[in-house]
Amino acid sequence: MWRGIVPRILFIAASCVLLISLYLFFPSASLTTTTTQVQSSKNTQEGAKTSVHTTPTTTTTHPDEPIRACFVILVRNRELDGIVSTIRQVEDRFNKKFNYPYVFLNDDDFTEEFKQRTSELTQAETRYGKVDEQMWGYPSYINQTLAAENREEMARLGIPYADSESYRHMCRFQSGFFFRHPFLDDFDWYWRLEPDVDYHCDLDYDVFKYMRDNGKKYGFTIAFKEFGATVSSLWKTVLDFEKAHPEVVEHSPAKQDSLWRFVTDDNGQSYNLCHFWTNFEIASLDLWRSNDYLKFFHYLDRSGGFFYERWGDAPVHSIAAAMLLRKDEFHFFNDIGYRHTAYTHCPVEPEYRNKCSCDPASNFDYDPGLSCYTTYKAAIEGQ
Ligand SMILES: Nc1nc2c(ncn2[C@@H]2O[C@H](COP(=O)(O)OP(=O)(O)OP(=O)(O)O)[C@@H](O)[C@H]2O)c(=O)[nH]1
Ligand SMILES: *[C@@H]1O[C@H](CO)[C@@H](O)[C@H](O)[C@H]1NC(C)=O
Ligand SMILES: [Mg+2]
Repeated sequence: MWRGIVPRILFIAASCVLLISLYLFFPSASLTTTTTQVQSSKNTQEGAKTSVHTTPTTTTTHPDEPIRACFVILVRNRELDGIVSTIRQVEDRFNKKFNYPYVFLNDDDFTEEFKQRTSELTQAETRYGKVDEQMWGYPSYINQTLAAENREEMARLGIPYADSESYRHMCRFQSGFFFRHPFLDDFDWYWRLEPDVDYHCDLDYDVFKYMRDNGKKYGFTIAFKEFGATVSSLWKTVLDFEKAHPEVVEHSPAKQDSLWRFVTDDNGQSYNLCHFWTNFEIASLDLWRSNDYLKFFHYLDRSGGFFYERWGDAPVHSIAAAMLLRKDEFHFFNDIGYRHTAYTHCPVEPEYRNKCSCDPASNFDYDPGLSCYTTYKAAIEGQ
């Protein structure tokens, strides 16, 4: 009698142990998301871990839900010192209180030194991803001979970055692809950072929560005038897109409810060259992931202007947002003192003097030649 029961009990016990251990190791196998090359600050020596990638969970807007937001940084290994400088300021001014993760992207592999030094700057998670050739390369329909001839011609005219191929790949990537990198699937919001910029002011509230709770989709600090020769045929292509895709115009707010007047002074005849600088952006990823924007990007991409001209991601983002969003979905982050290259936004109001380290005299907002801030204000306030 015992001979029959003992093996049976052993079998049942073994099955239980097996089931429990399966459960412990894979508690929610179906919910696992991207963790390729994830490096936490506690785990800096060990380079990359790989696991399953599945579709992201759906967006929620409950006020108590944690916010799925990250910093996104496209950067080269040789810009390490510059990005260390930026991150130290971002941590000090904001993120040490909030611990939003950082997503680093590169068209090359990040070096161990890069991963080590950047991950040591934060308690937050850091991820290091590579961009593939589909997101960073010539589409088959681009005539590279023509592109090279045009680069030469633009260089002759003294246009900034005229002869750079990588700059064009960068602008195309930032226009149409960064939000589709698998590392961003876990997020609904992003804050774009660049090397060698300054963040001048303490921020003691959660900017992402502000965006979400106030129905904002696109936040900026500096509005600038583009170098016209880089976007010669962009506006015509935008108008052609509107003709080819009336359904997108139909989904979009009426022109007087949008920021259309931020990008055109003559009711759509021409582009006034105004755009929000994209080296800083706090925005919704859903905006770029929408069907309407994807159609828009694809249309521009097919026309070849990223390569035959030198369309920047800033005019592309701004024109699209001016078309697709309502005015009240934009936010000017006056309280974020910020410098990129020679231009600074510095909040001038007295209450910022003990929070910010910038000189209000350096504020670029009202620069008569290059700033588009007053155009923005007029478009926001106009009927
Ligand atoms: N990985 C990678 N990153 C790049 C490349 N080109 C530009 N970037 C990054 O893309 C962002 C924009 O490039 P920038 O060269 O700063 O362009 P910009 O802001 O228009 O011009 P600057 O006035 O020189 O700052 C920065 O974060 C760069 O680090 C590239 O070829 N590879
Ligand atoms: C590509 O551009 C060059 C230079 O303008 C031109 O001579 C050539 O015919 C073009 N090739 C194609 C396939 O259109
Ligand atoms: Mg820059």
